[in-house]
Amino acid sequence: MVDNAKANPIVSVVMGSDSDLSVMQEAIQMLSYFDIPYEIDIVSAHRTPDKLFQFAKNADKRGIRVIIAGAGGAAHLPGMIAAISALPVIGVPIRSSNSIDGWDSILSILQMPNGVPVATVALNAAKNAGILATQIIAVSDINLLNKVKEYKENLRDEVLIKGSSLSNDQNKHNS
Ligand code: RP5
Repeated sequence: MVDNAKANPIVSVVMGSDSDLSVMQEAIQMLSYFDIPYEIDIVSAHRTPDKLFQFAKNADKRGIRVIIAGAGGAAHLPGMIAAISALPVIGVPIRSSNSIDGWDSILSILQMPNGVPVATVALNAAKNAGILATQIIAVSDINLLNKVKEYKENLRDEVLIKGSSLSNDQNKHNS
């Protein structure tokens, strides 16, 4: 593990390469914000297939409840984890050095066959992956659910404040 600082992780954040880390860091920031114990590692579907298999096979037995997997280009990591594990998998398509324009990563992760879902977030949207993982855990944790509600209320308040400051500026300009 690259960072095993958190004891008894319940969310696993994996990525195909260390070059994905700058994007995937945002998932970690959200998990830290919500105080979710997580682990982080590099697992490559193409370069370390045995590790991928072992990881996906054993994640639930280790106490992991949600897996966030990010990859770019021919992004097979989230889909292959979902093929092996019964845990919910959130896929983060990454616009990486080998991406044509990001669509390759998006479609590789999004277009899963029936029976093997991957909850795919927007391109580079690791932040949303962190929030979604938190929401999944919060289904059976009322305190965490309240924290998510508070987070969403803050989002609303920020927009309302920006809206009123914009209309105040405009009104001053017009008077
Ligand atoms: C994918 O290939 C990785 O997830 C990464 O997004 C991309 C490029 O990897 P590197 O060549 O930078 O290691 O498997």
